[in-house]
Amino acid sequence: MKSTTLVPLITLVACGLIVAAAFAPPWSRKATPPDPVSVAPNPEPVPQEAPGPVPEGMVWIPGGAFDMGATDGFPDEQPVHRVAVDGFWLDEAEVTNAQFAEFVANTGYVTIAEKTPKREDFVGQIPDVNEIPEENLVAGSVCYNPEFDRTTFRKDGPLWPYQVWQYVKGANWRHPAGPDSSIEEKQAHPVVHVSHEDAVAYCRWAKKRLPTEAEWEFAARGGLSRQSFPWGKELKPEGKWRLNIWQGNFPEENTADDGFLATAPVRQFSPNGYGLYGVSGNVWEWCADFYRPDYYEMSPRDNPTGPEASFDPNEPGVIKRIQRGGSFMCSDNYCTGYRVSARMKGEPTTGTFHCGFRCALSSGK
Ligand SMILES: [Ca+2]
Ligand SMILES: [Ca+2]
Repeated sequence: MKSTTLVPLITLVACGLIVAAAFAPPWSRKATPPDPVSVAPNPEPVPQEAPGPVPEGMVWIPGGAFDMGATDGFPDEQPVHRVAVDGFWLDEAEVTNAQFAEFVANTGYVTIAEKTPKREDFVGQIPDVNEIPEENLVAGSVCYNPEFDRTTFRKDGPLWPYQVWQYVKGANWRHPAGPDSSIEEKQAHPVVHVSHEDAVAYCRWAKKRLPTEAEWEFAARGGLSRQSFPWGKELKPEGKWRLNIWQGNFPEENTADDGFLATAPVRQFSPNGYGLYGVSGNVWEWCADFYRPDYYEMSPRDNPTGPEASFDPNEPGVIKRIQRGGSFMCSDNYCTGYRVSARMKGEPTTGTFHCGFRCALSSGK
């Protein structure tokens, strides 16, 4: 594992407008504190029965206590700590293009990627917003660049993300790979290029909300304890892929051994123990919480909702919200973000071509 930060995305978005940013020095963490699981002070909550009829497309997550984090993951997944969550409803799959289209048709909502960026949007994110060429202030979003120059590529170089990722003018949820692409044949694929704000707007329309990070991880584990994947310990049990990720050497070669180069239709692989599809892989999923790498050292035990403010040492000053579950871009030689404990973060006004979301609903008790 090399880094928890695949790409400082807001910097990358800015980079699409002007090459001006440098990477912050890598963050290194102090020694891992002792695992506090055995000293959990409160009585364990009892899993809750579903409070009523199942809302369409959702499953009941019964709540309870679980060991959040992993001892063998990245530093921000530690320490493993006992967390309790109340029962809640969760979408059984990522929100699809068809569902998002219904939201847009009903509300006229316009996503951030479809709006022309303004110079002032980048204040505080790049050194001098006045250097942004006017012609580069064009609506778009972040995509993978499959044609990046392999001859000059060095993954140990500090600027490699700028070769592999690119700001594509005209890319948005209707045109995931740029203006010449469409979702006509991808109605059952997860919607992408949605920012955290866009996801929250959808949830409000659907009378739902984003899950907290703790709810997401509890649900993703499917009732299993201290396993890396929604189905157990092995990434590829019995030699079969159970998720849509990247096979081959990232970022040079994607063999698509699981059948998919990019997004797959939702409900493509077997669900986990709670009946959830695609929690690992396919697209990252926005959660409600702010990100801090050290949050697990201070998290409350019951129904944690994240820190009051975000902090990402790789991009200090840039607000970050949690993303979970990994995507079709995650490989075993790089991010392994598809592990149920893996944490990622994104700037909340930025969408990318490999991040979507699913909605939660409180039990109403
Ligand atoms: Ca794949
Ligand atoms: Ca997912």
